[in-house]
Amino acid sequence: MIQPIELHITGMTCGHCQKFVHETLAELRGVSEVSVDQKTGIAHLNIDTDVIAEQDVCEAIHATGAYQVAKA
Ligand SMILES: [Cu+2]
Repeated sequence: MIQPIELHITGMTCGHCQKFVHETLAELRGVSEVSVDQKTGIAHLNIDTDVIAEQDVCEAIHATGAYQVAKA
């Protein structure tokens, strides 16, 4: 099932951060329609829950070492 989710991501300070986070999310299997706004810290994306869980997405963000997901 495709499910839209919203993540609040801390640690993004510039356009490069936004691009990096966007790419990190977009390359995950089961993730689509990624949009990231560095100014608000909010990312919107669709996850295919048959393929990936929201928790996996959060872990991928944490794995960058630079950014954290704050639970909304
Ligand atoms: Cu940056």
